[in-house]
Amino acid sequence: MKGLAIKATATLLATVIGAGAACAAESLQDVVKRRNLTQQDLLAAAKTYTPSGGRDEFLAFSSGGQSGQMLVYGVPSMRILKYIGVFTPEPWQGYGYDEESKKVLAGGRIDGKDITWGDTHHPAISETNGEYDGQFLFINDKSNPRLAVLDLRDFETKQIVVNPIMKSEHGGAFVTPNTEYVIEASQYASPLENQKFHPLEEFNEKYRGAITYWKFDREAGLLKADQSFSLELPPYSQDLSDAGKLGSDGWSFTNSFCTERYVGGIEKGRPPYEAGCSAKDTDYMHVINWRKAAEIAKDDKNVKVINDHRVIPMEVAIREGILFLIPEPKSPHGVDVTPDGKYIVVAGKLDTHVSVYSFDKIMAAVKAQRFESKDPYGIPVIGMKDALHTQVQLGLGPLHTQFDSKQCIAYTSLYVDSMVAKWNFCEGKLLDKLAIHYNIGHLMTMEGDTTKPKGKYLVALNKLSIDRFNPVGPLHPQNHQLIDISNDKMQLLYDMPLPLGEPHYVVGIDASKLKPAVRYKVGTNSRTDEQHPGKVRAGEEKVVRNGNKVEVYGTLIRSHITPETIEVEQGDEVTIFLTNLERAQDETHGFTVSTYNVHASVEPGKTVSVKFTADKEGVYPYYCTEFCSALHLEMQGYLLVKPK
Ligand code: CUK
Ligand code: CUA
Repeated sequence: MKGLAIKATATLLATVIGAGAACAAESLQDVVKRRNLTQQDLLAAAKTYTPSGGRDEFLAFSSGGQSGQMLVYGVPSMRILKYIGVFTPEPWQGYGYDEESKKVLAGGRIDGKDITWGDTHHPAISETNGEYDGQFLFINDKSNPRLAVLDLRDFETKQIVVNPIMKSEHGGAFVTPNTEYVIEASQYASPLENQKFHPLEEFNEKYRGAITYWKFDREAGLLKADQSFSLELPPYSQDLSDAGKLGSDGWSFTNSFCTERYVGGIEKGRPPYEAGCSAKDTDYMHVINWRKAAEIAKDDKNVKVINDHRVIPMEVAIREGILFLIPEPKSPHGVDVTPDGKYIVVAGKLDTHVSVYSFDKIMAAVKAQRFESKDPYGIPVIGMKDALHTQVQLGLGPLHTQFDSKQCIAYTSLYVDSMVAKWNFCEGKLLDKLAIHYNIGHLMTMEGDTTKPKGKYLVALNKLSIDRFNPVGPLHPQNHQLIDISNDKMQLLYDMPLPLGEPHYVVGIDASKLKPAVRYKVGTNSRTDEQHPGKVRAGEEKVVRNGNKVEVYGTLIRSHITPETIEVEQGDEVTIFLTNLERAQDETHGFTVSTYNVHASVEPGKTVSVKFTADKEGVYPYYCTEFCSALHLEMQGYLLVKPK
């Protein structure tokens, strides 16, 4: 018997070793052959593969498009690290399911309505001296004109504000070089009083565009409505913006389309929008002296107060010389100031050229009062030829431009061609083109919209993925393609499906600039950064009853929820405050009560609360929703709701 057992073991061992040896013997060549890889593939893999436990050099903050969220991924690995709830509830973080985050979302209520989604377009990282400082992130909602502030110490949304005079916006969020202001430009003109009705026949007189400069208080980490102001603009569809930098600091630039001021109405026998908005050859770039505007806006004489918000009327802006227009190629998308602050790059979707405007030439025209005309509202128009540095033919459907660490090098997306063009904006020369897959919108280079771009990588944000991934039904993911830009020729490295929405824009930051916290100071309300009145220490847990209001002051620590039972009466309003007493990294506990639609994510040190009316008698288990220890399942309790 014994001999047999030994023999069997030996055979088994031989098999295991044999199989192991065969496995170890699989060479790189074998894998290359088996997976049908090319030399280029191997190079791309080597450039993107991040060994287990390795970190990325850059972090990208992507708009989540229609999801109303943000997502964070690493570059060059393209690994998704986090979703962040912004305009939309996000259950993992308890966002919209605990009381503290509900207050943040309530800042985005419009006319008393909860708006539980957002059409996010352009994230912006806070800047100091024109460089990313890694402190805050701003993101806009195009559909319901709102801006949100995220704190990059904990990657949480802290504030949502509603634009007081707009009904839609697209030209946000863009920051001035020291984050003095966050720019938000309207998209579709509407009456600024926006509670009032005006028929489309009054479009030219009563409908207006606007650009809002939201004052950012860095100390408080909040946008300050009472120190913010707007400029009234003609009813053109204002579009993207960018702030001047270095020599052009103090100025900002905003595109527009449909300066025809066309309004549709097929039932009235008029051509459709896209035809009516393409009658002219050019639209207008708006050139605004925001620094002087900020001064002017402080004086009551210079502003109209609309919905408690200070608005500089067009006639004041014209009189004070802070608003100018320059013709730009039809239906432009991006307006991007070069890292040296000297040029403004505009790409018109219906023109094959990019147009490079010279800030010095614009200032010379302004100084000499050299204008070619006025628009219908009396705004001085600088001649296009007087302001142009150069125009470069790149291809079909140019949209957005980003910059390299190498001098004068820019990259522009070509939507119709499905290509990225590399070109020199100083000399006006096309250098290289690369096919992408497919229909690129924005593109992003590392810190590529700052005064000191980092170069190295470019991400193409492609609208269509068509055949690039395994099919998952008629709604396809978008495709973010990583491109190596460190050499003369661009090299495509990697396709990443973006499964959350249409992420119009992404910003990439050197990861070493971010210093996220590991834990909160015990008892912190993470949404306000203040000590939470609901915090308790171990042993201080209590239940306080006041009439039909029951307040539970509880704690969480492996593997225990205190208190273990909560007894209330039917109809009681129950608030449960929870403090996570852990100090260890990544020891988050979650909390939910059956059927009451509450959830909290309680990271180490955080205090949160959930609130509900116990309107139905019964027995409701509550438990920790994060697998936090071997006794995680035992981290539970009962809410006992006694009948009245
Ligand atoms: S946008 Cu979508 S591709 Cu909103 Cu900046 Cu250009
Ligand atoms: Cu705490 Cu599971």
